[in-house]
Amino acid sequence: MISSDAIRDFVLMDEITMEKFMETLKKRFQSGKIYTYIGEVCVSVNPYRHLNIYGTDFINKYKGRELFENPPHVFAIADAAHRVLKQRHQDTCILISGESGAGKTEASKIIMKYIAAVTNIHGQSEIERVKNVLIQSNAILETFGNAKTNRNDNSSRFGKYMDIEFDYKADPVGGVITNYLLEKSRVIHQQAGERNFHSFYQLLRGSMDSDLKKYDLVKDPSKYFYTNQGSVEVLNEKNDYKSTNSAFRTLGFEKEEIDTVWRIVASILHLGNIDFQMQEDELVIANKFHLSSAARLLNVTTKDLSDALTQRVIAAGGSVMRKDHDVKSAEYGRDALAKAIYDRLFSWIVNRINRAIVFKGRQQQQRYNSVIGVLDIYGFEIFDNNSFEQFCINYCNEKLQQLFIELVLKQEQEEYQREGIEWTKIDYFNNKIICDLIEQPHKGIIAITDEACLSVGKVNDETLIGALDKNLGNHPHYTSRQLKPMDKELKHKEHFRITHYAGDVIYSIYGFIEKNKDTLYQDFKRMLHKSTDKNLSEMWPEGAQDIKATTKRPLTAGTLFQRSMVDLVQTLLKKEPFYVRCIKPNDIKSPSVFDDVRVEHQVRYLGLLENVRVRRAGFVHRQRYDKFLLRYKMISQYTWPNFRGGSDREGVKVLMDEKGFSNDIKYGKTKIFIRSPQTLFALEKQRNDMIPHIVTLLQKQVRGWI
Ligand code: AD9
Ligand code: MG
Repeated sequence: MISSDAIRDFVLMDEITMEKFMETLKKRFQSGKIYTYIGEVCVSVNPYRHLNIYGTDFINKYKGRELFENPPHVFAIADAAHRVLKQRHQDTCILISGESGAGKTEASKIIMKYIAAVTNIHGQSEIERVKNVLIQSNAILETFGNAKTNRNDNSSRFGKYMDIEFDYKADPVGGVITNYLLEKSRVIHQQAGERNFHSFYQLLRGSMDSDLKKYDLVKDPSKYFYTNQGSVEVLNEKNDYKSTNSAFRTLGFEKEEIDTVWRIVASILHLGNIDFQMQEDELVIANKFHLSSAARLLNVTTKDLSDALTQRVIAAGGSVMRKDHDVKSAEYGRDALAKAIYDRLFSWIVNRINRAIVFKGRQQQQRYNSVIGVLDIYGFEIFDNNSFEQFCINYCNEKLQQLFIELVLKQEQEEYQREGIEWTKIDYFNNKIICDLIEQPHKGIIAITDEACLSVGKVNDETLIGALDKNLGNHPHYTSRQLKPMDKELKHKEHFRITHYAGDVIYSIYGFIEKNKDTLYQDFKRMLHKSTDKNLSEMWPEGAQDIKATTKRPLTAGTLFQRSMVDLVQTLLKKEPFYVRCIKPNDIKSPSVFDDVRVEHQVRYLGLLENVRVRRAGFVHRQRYDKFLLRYKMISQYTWPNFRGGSDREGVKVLMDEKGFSNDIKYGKTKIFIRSPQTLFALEKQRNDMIPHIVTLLQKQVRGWI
């Protein structure tokens, strides 16, 4: 029997039980082996420490090799995806999943690093530039899209899907990044212990004093409302600020563009410090310094900003009227403005990066050959207070889990069918029911929330819960009633709970309607479009619209997100998928703690054991006849050096009959299927035993002795 930590593939365990799975995973983690396969799926446990397994020596070891030839590694997955693309010209994708802090973003960077390292052997300069852009784009996206949360110091607050495009030589010649819903509410509010996006702290702590002066800012984040509500912990922003700027330059951002970006970030800090007061029935801005600084940094006039913050211009019956805000609506407007400016800035940066990735000199009609898509989303998360953003993030994770279930099981099933092999269906939890609960037309949570948002009457968050209860009260994965003792403190009609595939999450209904409507007063759009900063103005094209022009009601945030998820799934379905399933070993970021309860929970909800069972479904290994023969022909006198008696399939049969393995295998149409791991080990052992003889034999041949 092999010791647990030597098991490279869970399908080789002698028994498929949770105990054995956990023992294997733990032993491997403890001996620094963070990767283990389930067939072609790579399970990865976050080591929370630097491992020396990503250097050039390792890259060379994995280059062009089959999965089983080396110890499990995410490099091998990247190589497999790249090889499929190279050999079969087939689009592939690598889907990285796991909860917040499990290591998805790190895995995606390791994959990109590997692909960059094994391509462009001729050192063509434009390919080199594209590779640099692809790698450096991460630094920028993380600065503006990541933040410290209570689960992860560098948590992705947006979803990212990147298509890397390759030419016919399988060298990268471009790419397209698609971003999904940035958690923009973080711009104005952070929970205890959390921070705003890294960009704010980088600007404050990384800028030179003279630059800070230019922005009218002081170094200390605790002085700004938008950065002082949670934590002001120092991470690595001084260096990161330099890296961000250097990445901007590598990507060819113009000086003015970089300037616009940081000025917008600075202006948001000022906006957050603007207060409103009622003085004799008039709304006034209390802190004029921040008002004028924000206006200056946004290149708009102080009057325009002040007007937009305190009044609304309403077009009614052909005439235009002004209406003063009260303090509450002015604060709402200010926060909505801050969120919208940041969100637009982020999308603009992504677009700008996309422009930089385009291969220079590529003809319009010239098509790339194929792509590898890398998906790195925000992981499933449960906080003390969960809102609309967590709802979207967790829905996104449900969709990805659904894809995994469908594809992994479907693929296996199809393969058995295609090859004419019998198999028994394995039971597993299908989370489609939860996806439906959220996204079904008319009946799902998103549709019901939309309906509430579109009603003309007075609808608030509490009436929304009423509507959800009415429609979904009997759904097994939804409740807003007190079911468990832990809910006791929660008042009915303020929260609802979804039993997600990865656990129960209680969502606070407050803000759902507002966040779903995602309204930004037109006044702000017009003001931003009028900005004399060309880049900023371009970010707000809709501000050019005439005040009196009627506008169509925009789609809600929930519906837009749902549509983007549907598109994403469609894109992924067209590609051959590879999976990295990330696991978080503990909640304290420790390199030595393997928290059995937490890990087992993840193994369960990720369906890893079912994955092993399906993968095994009687067969631990399957291989195409030609490849199988190539690997093992040396162990049989009938097949070495070549089988001359017929097809590869016949050759394999002769070999397996001779070795006495016939009872343990099934012959499919193009592949051999091996049932027990022992057979595979025996084959591998005989092969290993033969290698020295073969080497000697070959040496003698070379020297002309034979
Ligand atoms: V979230 O859903 O975006 O909140 P991720 O992306 O799953 O989450 P991330 O990749 O950011 O997690 O990993 C969290 C931290 O774990 C990193 O900042 C590293 O400190 C640490 N980590 C993760 N993977 C590795 C690794 N392969 N080697 C070393 C790692 N450290
Ligand atoms: Mg991440």
